[in-house]
Amino acid sequence: NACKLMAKQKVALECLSYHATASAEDTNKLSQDIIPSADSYNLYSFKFHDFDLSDEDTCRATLRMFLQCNLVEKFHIPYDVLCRWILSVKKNYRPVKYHNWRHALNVAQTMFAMLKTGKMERFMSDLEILGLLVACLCHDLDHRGTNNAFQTKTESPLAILYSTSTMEHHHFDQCVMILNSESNNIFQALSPCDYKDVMRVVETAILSTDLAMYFKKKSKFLELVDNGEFDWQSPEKKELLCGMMMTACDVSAIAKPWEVQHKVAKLVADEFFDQGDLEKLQLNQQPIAMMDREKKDELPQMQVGFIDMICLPLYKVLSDTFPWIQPLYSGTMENRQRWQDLAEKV
Ligand code: 5BB
Ligand code: ZN
Repeated sequence: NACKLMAKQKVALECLSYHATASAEDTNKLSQDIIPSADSYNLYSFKFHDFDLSDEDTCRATLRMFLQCNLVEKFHIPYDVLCRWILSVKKNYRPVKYHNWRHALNVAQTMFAMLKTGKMERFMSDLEILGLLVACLCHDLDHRGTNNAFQTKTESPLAILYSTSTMEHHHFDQCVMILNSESNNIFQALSPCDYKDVMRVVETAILSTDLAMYFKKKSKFLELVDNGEFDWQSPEKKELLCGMMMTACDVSAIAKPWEVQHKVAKLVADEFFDQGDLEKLQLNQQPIAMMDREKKDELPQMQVGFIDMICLPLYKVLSDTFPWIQPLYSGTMENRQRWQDLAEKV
């Protein structure tokens, strides 16, 4: 316990030196911008990508999703607070290759497309929609480009604080920290009861982005679906469904048009290789194949494995239950073929 306290202090100190909320200038500027339409950003499409967006556009696209869901009106979110919060969230992502602000935006956009184009919003309350969008935007806050296993191996203060789902607990802590920063609380007008409820949605959604949690929840979810479940309203079922949706959004780069998937897979690989380099240099350890740049020829085969083991089973069960999200399944199938073709060439 003393150990945990020390770790907590260390994490807090690290955060203090890094944490920043948005500047008044940036907030002012964004709050006066005209926000382009959802269609102009392609927000309703499962083929959305951020490659052509400026940093400012990524913020405007985020605002557009909140406006399009009527969340500003429904929850009396002061517009300048929402602008400041978005900029603060963006600022608390690090410039790592994959787990950065743009990944968070892409995950939130897939959630938006699943709710709207995928017609899943009918199963969610407005408060749950608010919680899910916030969770997507915050789910990898302050990611350092290294995974939970790396935190454990290096005995990082975070790993001492949280022995399981280490990074995911930290992402949620960062999310809470931003909400509690001066004039960043987009939930400020909520009743105490709604506040408690939305924070619970955000917390369980962020924690369920740990792949270990996904594997735990998957069999329970499959059981419900196999029994022909149509009612997702009980708290336990809702929690399972939200967890599956978070994973579906988190890995949705795998379902994008090939040019996008190919580019993003390179970013994922580069971040993994950087961790592998750290393991070689700092820990004197041989990294696993996925993180070893000497084994980059195995990437196509690994993507096929990732698709077969995680993505396709998930998109299959979800699209069997919610047919309008089928593009996630078919897009993944097409990319599987491309990666398989590349794997056979080696
Ligand atoms: C994933 C689980 N891991 C503990 C061991 C390795 N596997 S894997 O074999 O399925 C694998 C996945 C191997 C290589 C990979 O990428 C090589 C570039 C990937 C992979 N993971 N490929 C991707 O395109 C993406 Br996106 C990802 C997700 C990375 C973040 C992991 C967080 C998952 C949240 C549910
Ligand atoms: Zn993520």
